[in-house]
Amino acid sequence: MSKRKIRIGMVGYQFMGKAHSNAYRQAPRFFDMDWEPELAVLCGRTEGSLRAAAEKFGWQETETDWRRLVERKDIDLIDVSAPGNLHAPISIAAAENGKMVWCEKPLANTLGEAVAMKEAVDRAGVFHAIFHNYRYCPAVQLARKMIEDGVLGRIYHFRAVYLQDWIADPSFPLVWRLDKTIAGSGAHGDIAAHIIDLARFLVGEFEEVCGHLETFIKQRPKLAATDDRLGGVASSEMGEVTVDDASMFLARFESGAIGTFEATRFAVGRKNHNRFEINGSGGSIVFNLERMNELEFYNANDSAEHRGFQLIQTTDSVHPFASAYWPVGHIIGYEHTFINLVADGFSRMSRGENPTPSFEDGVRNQAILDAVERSSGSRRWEKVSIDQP
Ligand code: SOE
Repeated sequence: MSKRKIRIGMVGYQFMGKAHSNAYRQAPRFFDMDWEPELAVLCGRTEGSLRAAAEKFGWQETETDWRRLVERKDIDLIDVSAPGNLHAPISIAAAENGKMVWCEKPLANTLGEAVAMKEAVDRAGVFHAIFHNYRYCPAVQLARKMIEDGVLGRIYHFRAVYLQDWIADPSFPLVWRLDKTIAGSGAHGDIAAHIIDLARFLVGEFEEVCGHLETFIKQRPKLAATDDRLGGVASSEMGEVTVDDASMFLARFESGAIGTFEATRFAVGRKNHNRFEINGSGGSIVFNLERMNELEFYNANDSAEHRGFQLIQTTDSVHPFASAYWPVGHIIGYEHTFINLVADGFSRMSRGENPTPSFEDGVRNQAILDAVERSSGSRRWEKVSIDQP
């Protein structure tokens, strides 16, 4: 079958733009793909740094106006790696121009926006995907298979934390992720979104939640200049923090399982500590992103003398995605979660299937984020619903 080049236009070239560029370049080098990404046009506002990024990441051209980009006839797929307030306008315009749309998480800043985005891609009949990359850790894929195969039996608990500390210093400046008009929310939409998506991927849909959002530092120095990671240079003028620093909530799943979730940027000492534990009648599993090539497994059916948590190293060729890379024991990293996601999504699209996770997942995740925000205000349990209030 002849290979098809999928010409990509990507909006945004900071942290996620860097991760996506690498994944688009590397995926065809490790996976046999009938549809291959072509790094056609990189889009951003600042000409100089944009050109430097395009050169460094391997993009053919640059564009400073995303509205022109989405209208180009020579572009097949729009990648939205811009801040949250731009997810909806860019994705909807791209879909209306018949482009496939791959968007960073969370899908949008509000449930209303997320629903409008899903309606736009459905109306246009275009493929759509959301970059919940942690589903594509081989250990997470193994966890899903173990649950589907009934190894854990009836699931009682999903327990997750996503702990960072990059803004625990009060002198850290007001970057876009701390501005509600741009980011929509703080740790809640940024990292609780990930453990929500993992919970849905592994345990299923949410019934209701009860939560609390907290902002510890109410004022910070305004930003003087950004960098290509999470930070920037502080100015001497102070500004208001308009998002949460931490999000905590309880959940009840439609299956009857219950969950606890904690996402914070103030877990001093924790850098990107994304960890979940699932307890079922047949045993338990534990995943920790900082040890992402391993899955801890306790088999309740082992004999009493042998019972204990074992460590499965998910680098054997029998494990998902592992055979694309190195021999057993040669571990992979954070960037491979994006490579796996791209390879799987392009493979599905080449077979006429929509990638997973999709905008449908994005909307369902957004409905949970929304319900927790409502609960934090109402101080009571709130039902999860994708229907607009
Ligand atoms: C910052 O919290 C961040 O870059 C998130 O935006 C990403 O989604 C997460 O994977 C790593 O941390």
